[in-house]
Amino acid sequence: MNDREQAAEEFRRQGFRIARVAAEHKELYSVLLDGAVVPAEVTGRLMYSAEHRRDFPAVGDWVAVQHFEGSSAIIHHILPRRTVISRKTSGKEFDEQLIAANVDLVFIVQSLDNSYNLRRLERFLVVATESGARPVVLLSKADLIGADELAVRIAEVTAVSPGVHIIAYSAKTLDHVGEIRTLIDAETTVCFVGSSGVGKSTLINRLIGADVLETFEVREEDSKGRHTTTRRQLLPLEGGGFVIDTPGMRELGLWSVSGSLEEVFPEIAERSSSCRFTDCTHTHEPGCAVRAGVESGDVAPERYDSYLKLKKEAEYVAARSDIRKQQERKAKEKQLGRAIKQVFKSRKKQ
Ligand SMILES: Nc1nc2c(ncn2[C@@H]2O[C@H](COP(=O)(O)OP(=O)(O)OP(=O)(O)O)[C@@H](O)[C@H]2O)c(=O)[nH]1
Ligand SMILES: [Mg+2]
Ligand SMILES: [Zn+2]
Repeated sequence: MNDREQAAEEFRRQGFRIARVAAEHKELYSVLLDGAVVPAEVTGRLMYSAEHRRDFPAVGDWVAVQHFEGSSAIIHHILPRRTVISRKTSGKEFDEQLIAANVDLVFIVQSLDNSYNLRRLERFLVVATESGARPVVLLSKADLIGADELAVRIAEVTAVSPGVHIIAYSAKTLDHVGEIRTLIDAETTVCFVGSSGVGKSTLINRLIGADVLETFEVREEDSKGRHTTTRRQLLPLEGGGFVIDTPGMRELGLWSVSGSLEEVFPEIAERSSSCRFTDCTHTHEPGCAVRAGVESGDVAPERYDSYLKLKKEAEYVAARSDIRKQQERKAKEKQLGRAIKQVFKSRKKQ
């Protein structure tokens, strides 16, 4: 039995029911409970004890709820998560945003029209790998290009996605859609990510076999999507398995990164162990094996630039979240100090 099943059993013993978070709208949720979609709220206790975004339920979470017929379910506990897909919140605020929890496969969708972008793909691969789930690259709209161009594109994508399963498909002709379906068995949860207009919702509709999700044409001049999907949503598939649709992301800022850069850029990681300095930044140091690789043509310059950019971003986030942790610790100490003073004061009065 895994952690989650163990926790579920314990919560059931305490009289709770186990549900799965299907959608999130500010502080309101909807959960799947025995096949029905039920509105839900978190308990006040969970809300007030929460310190971080991670302490709140996310789409895909298994939760222990209380539910009385005709009212909202009350979420009391979040069951242990196996994986979490996170990014930095978009905009000025510096915080984590949970895209989804308990995902097994991340389907990174890129379309083979004008919005195709390998650098963006690398970024998605880092975020997906970091989550603990397995990334799969889906190249949509294969019907829009010829066989020769498709072969070139697949070779390019293969070069930036070492060891990753890649499937080119068409939701129009249904070419390779069956192959995608076979990746999702009864125990699997899949999260779709990718820019607006690449065809995430269209593919989910094909997998479900009905037009349950709204889709919309892309702009003709640049193949840009119109942000048709506006919220994350988990849907059960007939015959088992779950899919999570997400809105097209304008930006995908990295949150915590540990180890995934090395997995996504193995040719750079391998070389860096031969650099003269163990803390080599691969930018200006003498004896840098990574730069030597770029000069000899063994490391593609675009890959090198992309790696450095992502690494810098990851380091920035790590430094800022360290500062934030220190600030939070100090604030807590101050609060505690004040509370102790209060106790002494009231004792003196007595
Ligand atoms: N030719 C072709 N068009 C496709 C394919 N898949 C999706 N489309 C079209 O692409 C457009 C955008 O599809 P959506 O499914 O709405 O895209 P999305 O990724 O969900 O976009 P957002 O919800 O905005 O993030 C629609 O007009 C689809 O019909 C495909 O395989 N081939
Ligand atoms: Mg959509
Ligand atoms: Zn180096």
